[in-house]
Amino acid sequence: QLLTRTFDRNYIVKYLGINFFTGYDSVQTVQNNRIRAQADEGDLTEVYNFAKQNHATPNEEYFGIAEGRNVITLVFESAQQFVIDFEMEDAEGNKHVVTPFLNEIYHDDATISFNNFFHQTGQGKSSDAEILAENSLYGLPEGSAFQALGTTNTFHATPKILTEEAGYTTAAFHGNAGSFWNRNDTYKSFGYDYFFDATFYDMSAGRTLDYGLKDKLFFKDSTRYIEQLPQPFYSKFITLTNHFPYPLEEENASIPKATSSDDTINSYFQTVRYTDEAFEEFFAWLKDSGLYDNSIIVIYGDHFGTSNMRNPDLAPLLGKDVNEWGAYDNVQLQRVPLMFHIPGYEGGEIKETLGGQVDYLPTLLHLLGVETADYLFMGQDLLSDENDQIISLRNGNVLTPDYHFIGSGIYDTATEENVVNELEAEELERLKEVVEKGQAELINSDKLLNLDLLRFYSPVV
Ligand code: GP9
Ligand code: MN
Repeated sequence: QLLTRTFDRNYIVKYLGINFFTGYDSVQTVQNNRIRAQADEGDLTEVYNFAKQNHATPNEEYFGIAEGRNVITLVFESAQQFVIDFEMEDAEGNKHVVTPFLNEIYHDDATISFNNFFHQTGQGKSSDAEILAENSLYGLPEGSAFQALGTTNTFHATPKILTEEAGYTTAAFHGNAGSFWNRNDTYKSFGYDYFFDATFYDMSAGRTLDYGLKDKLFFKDSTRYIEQLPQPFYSKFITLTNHFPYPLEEENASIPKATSSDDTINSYFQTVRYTDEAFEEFFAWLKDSGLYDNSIIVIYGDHFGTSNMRNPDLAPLLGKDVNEWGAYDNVQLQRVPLMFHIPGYEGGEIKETLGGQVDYLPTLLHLLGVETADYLFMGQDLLSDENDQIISLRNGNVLTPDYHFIGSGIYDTATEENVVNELEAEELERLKEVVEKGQAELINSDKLLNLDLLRFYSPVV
């Protein structure tokens, strides 16, 4: 029966106890402080044991293949996996490749790409993607962890880890106000040396769209700062142009609009293309500057760009029948791109491993030759043979290669049918454990963050 229950509050109470739930239910600072104050080192045990037992040993074939390189992280705002290799048909029936540059990177021998990688964000959207990718922890069930806890909590995030383990200099770049999502404070807590926010860029009229600096100008104007970073550096560039509602001037649109019944969707392809071109220009500069060859360049999508509400309008563009569109299809659209581009490496391929953003950090650190067994991560290296391919979305839906547990349904991924009423009792019993394993990541992550447990823990470096 547990299988037919979504990840609701009763479930949380059952696992964490009513006292914990009192704080969990609220993102108010006062409440958080009270919960935090009650915690002590003993609360760490369960989370510690979970992280230890969840750890996946690195794969020797990949461990350290990018050791000592600069890390250049390109966060592709609202990018979904379906745009990769996609051809969009315009009103005249002409087809347009949407991401010509990323398609090249995706298929390149120097790139380890993933086509089955899911975002796991909740209400914290971009900020959730950042906490997932840089801490191997989930955002909170409600609100944004950056806002609620980013100023006060202790984090073992990528910047801090790479500074301590390998002497990296660390910098984040974003063409919007640093206060958005409380990034200013949270990045300090993550251990970033520098944050180049809007105050470092010319934000004059014509250079920005709704949320901030246009991506092409953002990368171009970032180069003067990148040039001065001591190497090796860890850097993160958060793009903006492909953000809802996807505004773009006519002269910047290289492809026509799509032809769905929803104009937001139609514009989406144009801004995706714009950012694809921005990446291409940035890669060209990286090559000119000499940084390219001793860097690993990673691209990932932060979360969906078209909401479930709009997906029925998107369905025909994807060759799907809108009358058959349902919960299963919405979940399939939560895949986002993930590519590790390592110039000079020749063993690249497109991996079908099922993974989520929480798995990103252990994967990256192992590529850089940094062991992770001592860190309290919720994710598993996507390249490890021990990766269990059980992932949890923030709403408690659990995905495995064979079954997708969505709400009260159990979908067989081979037939895409809900088979909850057809499974034998024995199989249901087995699947119950699978779901619990997936959701245990959420529970342990929430406990770790809400009780600020990392202040009691020092990894051995
Ligand atoms: C804001 C940008 C967008 O600075 O990162 O945030 P989102 O709305 O996607 O969470
Ligand atoms: Mn975003």
